[in-house]
Amino acid sequence: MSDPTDQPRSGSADQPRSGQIVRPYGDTTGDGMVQLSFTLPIEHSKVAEGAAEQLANKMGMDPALVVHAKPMGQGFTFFVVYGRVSHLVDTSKVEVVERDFPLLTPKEANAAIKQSLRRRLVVVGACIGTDAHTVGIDAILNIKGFAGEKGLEYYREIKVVNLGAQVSVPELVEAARTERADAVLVSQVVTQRDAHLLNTREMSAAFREAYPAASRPLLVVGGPRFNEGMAAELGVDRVFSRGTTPGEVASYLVHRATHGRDGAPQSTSSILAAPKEKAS
Ligand code: B12
Repeated sequence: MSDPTDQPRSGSADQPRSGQIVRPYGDTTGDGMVQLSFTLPIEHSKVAEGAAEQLANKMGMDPALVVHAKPMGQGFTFFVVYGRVSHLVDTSKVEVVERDFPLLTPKEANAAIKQSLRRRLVVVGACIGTDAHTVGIDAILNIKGFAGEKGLEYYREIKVVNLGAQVSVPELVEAARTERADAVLVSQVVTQRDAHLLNTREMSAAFREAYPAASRPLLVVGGPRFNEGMAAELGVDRVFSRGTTPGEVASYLVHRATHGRDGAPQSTSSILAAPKEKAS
């Protein structure tokens, strides 16, 4: 749940990171050269290019060279700037969410669900809000899958209910109740005005309202611009970002179905370690 102790930890105990100081590589090792792209609300002109250079200078690029400038409709210009930064990166201070569950084959996942739940694991998926980008959630759920891996529909012990695009939060909660979902998988691709964050918070709040804590379905959100470290802040159990494969998601769901919050193996008929009951 949103309990911070339940979230994936930064770094990994079995993979200690040795500290290394690195700087960007452009033409030669350690030359500090980077490339940056952005749009300014200015008509393309010499002044616009100078403005782009000034912005890059203020961001720490020195020298900064405008290598591409293209008008983007009326009153806007897109820039690519190439230049040197003096910043160093200390890899021992990098914080990431490491995978903290084993990767299973579909056969292993099916066997674990059968043994632990003694029934099929029910997954309800959707793109919520006005988001119509279904390719990501379909990549995870549809049998055809993604990156050479079959989607969750391929797993005999997983029942998939894919609600598609532009599903409202009340519709999602209702479907989760009707299907007696163990896990709710939500996709958010559009990030304009932080829509992905606002929609996710609205969704997690609605599930907390609709379900007793112990029987709430597992809430999983995914999309290319999520920060995987934001699960607790968003009130969900797990965040998956770009490049996620169906096998990773299936393995996570199985791990949660077969382990308690403390990570200890459990044998129970519910994914959240509580008796399966219909929400009131
Ligand atoms: C295809 C596409 C469309 C198609 C969508 C068709 C469909 N049925 O999905 C159409 C043409 C409809 C479309 C429309 C729009 N689009 Co569009 N679209 C794209 C595009 C080109 C590809 C997205 C995609 O399919 N990626 C492939 C999938 C496999 O990757 P993914 O979504 O990241 O999913 C992976 C992971 O993120 C993760 N994942 C995703 N969801 C989930 C969920 C769970 C539970 C889990 C575990 C994992 C997971 O797993 C997936 C596999 O690894 C992107 C640009 C790009 N190159 O990414 C723009 C893009 C997403 N679109 C964009 C925009 C702005 C729009 C429009 C607003 C344009 C307009 N003005 O009309 C509309 C919005 C429509 C709407 N109401 O949502 C912007 C979004 C910008 C932003 N900051 O929000 C982008 C980034 C383009 C851009 N650079 O401007 N779009």
